[in-house]
Amino acid sequence: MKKGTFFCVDAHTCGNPVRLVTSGHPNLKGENMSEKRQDFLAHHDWIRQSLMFEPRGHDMMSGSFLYPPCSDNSDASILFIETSGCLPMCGHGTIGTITSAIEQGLLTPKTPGQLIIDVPAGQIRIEYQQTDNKVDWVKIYNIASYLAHRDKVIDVPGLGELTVDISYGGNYYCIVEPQENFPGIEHWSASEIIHWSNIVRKAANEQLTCVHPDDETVNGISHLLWTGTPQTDGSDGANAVFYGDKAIDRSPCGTGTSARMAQRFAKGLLAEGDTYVHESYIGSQFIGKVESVTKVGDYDAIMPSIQGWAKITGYNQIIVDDEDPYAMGFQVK
Ligand code: PYC
Repeated sequence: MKKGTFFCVDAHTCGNPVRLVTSGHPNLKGENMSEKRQDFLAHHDWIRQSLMFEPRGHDMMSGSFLYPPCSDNSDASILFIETSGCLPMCGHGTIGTITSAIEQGLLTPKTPGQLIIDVPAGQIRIEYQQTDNKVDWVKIYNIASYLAHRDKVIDVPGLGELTVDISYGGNYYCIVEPQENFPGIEHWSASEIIHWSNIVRKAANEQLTCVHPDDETVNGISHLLWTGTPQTDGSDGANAVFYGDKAIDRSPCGTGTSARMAQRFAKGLLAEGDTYVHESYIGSQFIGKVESVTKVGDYDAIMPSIQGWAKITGYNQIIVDDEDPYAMGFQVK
């Protein structure tokens, strides 16, 4: 039976939606969030589809559930949901989830201003600043990020050759810098980015493989990160991240920013301790930093941080009733 009432706190992180679902959590099997993510996808995915797709959500919708800690040292766990599935890690989702959870009293940290959170991709550390009942900013000490493929030439039907990098920051990103067949995001409309992203992602996945050295369930290129010239004062770089089937991230994308810093570190364009202010397609900014260096399998890697803000937009009591022909939602392709 696909039925339920879900209470949600709706928010946005630097422009991109984060729907924190505060009731109706399914019991998930597994020792850690990676196993629980697999269990959710196998047995409870209708909840994600109902809450993310139209008519209750939309192409950009993403959200989360808070779960009890999986580790002795953590405060809580997060399961991410969005239109394309359950991401191993989501930066804008974490910033929105933590902001809503702290402001609504849903999460009490062991140490004020600090949290340790289990996510499917591993464990992250959080710092946040609170003034009265508002969270001013959230900083994520993200999981290790690394460049998996460097300067690979792929054939893209209709566009020609593109030289791309594949980098991991919690999801695998195909990073496209301006070049002969791509002039930069400021020269393409949102619909052009969406059109080409689907074709480039298919071509990249056919021509390049990536599997996380520590967790084979994390594999494949799910996101495109197109770059361009920054438009906002103070930005070091600009990007448009494509996810799902039709979405461009309105935030600068936390895992994308981590992946891009790993790419730039591997190419000698960023060093340990450097900051990198990354701008989104709408001009909002995250502050990234290469906190330290590490290894992922045999790859040189970085431990990145990302800082941003979120705002609550409302409370939403969502009804899913299997007598509704659109209980499971739909997408217009
Ligand atoms: O912020 O990590 C992120 C993210 C992933 C997809 C959309 N945003």
